[in-house]
Amino acid sequence: LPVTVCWSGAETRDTGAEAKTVDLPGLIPWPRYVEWLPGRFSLGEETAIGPGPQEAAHAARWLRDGIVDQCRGEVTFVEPGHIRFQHAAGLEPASYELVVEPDSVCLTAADAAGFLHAAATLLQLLPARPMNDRDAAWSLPCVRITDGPRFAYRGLMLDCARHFHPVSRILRLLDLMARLKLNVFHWHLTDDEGWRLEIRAFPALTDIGAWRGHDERLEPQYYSGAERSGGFYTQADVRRVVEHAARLGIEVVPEIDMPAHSRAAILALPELLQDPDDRSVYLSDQRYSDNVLSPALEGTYIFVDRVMDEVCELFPGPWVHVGGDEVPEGVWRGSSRCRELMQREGYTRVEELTSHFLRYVQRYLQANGKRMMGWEEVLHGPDLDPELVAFAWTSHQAVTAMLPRNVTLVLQPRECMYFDLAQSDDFHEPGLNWAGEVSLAQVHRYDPWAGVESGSSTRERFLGMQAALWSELVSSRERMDYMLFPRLTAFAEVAWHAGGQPSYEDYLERISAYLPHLDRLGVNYRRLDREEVA
Ligand code: TNX
Repeated sequence: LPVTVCWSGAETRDTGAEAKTVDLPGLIPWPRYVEWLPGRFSLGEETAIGPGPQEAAHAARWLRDGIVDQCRGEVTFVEPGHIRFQHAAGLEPASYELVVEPDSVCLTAADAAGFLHAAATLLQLLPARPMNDRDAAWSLPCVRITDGPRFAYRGLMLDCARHFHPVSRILRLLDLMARLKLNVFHWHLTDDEGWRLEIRAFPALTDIGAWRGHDERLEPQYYSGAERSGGFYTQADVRRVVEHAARLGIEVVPEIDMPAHSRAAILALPELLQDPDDRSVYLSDQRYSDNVLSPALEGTYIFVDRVMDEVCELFPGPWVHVGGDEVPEGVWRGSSRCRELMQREGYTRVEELTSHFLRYVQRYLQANGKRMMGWEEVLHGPDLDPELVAFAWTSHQAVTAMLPRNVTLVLQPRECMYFDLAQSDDFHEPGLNWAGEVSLAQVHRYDPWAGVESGSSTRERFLGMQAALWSELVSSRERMDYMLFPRLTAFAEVAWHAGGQPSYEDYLERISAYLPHLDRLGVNYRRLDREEVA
């Protein structure tokens, strides 16, 4: 589709040469190679976006919408374009070249992801603030950029179980992610406090498990007897999210957290999931005493099969995350069924039951063409199939401790990537602080290669990095924005930038120029501290 960008106010057009120099563009993440060129490209009434190859279709539309939104222009489609998309089979996946010259803009890539990333960069080159006076027209600095990702997996996890986040909030978040070249949305859909995914085989999961305030047993620590609250995603909602994400080049990874963190499911389906003879005494880290599926119940496997059938069908991507974290000490010890199972299998330690269960889930997923992901605890027991992807979350030390294990890794160390933790030690600063604070500087200064031999083949097993927003204290869009931004921009830079890591001081200069973009987009980000203002 050829696109013409028409500018509503002709008098705001600029002729190029005398265009006012705008602020240093807030380019985040910083591209691998940037060469500023003389002159500017002016967007005017006649500017057209050319048709481009098939792979660029989503990027062209996204760019057009972004330009319209940002510059308050009007857009129609015409050929040939001053802004052109060009296919180049030789470029690496997700990489791109962007060349802005006084009379043309060219975005070159080999695939849809590369075109989207090029468009994201172009949107950041545009002035962030609406400019309507004559000498501040819409123009871009001329530049030649060659860019490509450091890691293939650049994720954000959003916990939608502790608090429910409506679909509209997620769609908006996906757009903000794409602008930062993040490409995986890890959707934490189930936990003790809520089951958020419609499963046709078990309507009780959402009829009962998606609501809080109605049952003291589900949430003893939150129960107030107040009106119920919560919500869930219908399968139509899920398809909408997955399609929207796909248009933005974002893969959606569903997480069904098992065998622990399952209080909502057990409460909804006690006849299937509750072991009536289990006398085990335990308390989970979040203080639940009945939140673990039993590996010795037939119902558990019926549950896994039916839930995963629907999950695999709903989510077309290659991965399914199954949690596997925080199985509490003391679990299964008081269950005669579990003891029998251990005897039958020759297990000597209760922990082996977790691997027993996860091996089953992994095989089931593999038979459905999916690759299993899990939190770092999945490495505590006997080996699972090395196809496994394990997420290091407790610390960077956990990352290096995992290196001898032959599995693929995603890094999400809590001291840098837990965005539910407070951003400063100020008494009034919102957020959890059970693992300290996570300041903007800590995020940006994180070095994924610390303690990892350079050039070693282990580096190839680093699939990527992920930021995490747990939602115990996050129940509104405003709070979500506040916890994510600007930390997510620093995260994106570390996960994407493939050259030497830019300095924090350099990042601070650019973030000052980027924040007006967030203002325009209505993001309620945390203001910079005095010492952070460049
Ligand atoms: C740890 S990371 C958890 C979550 C909590 C979070 C709070 C992980 C696998 N488990 O269940 O929400 O800390 O910061």
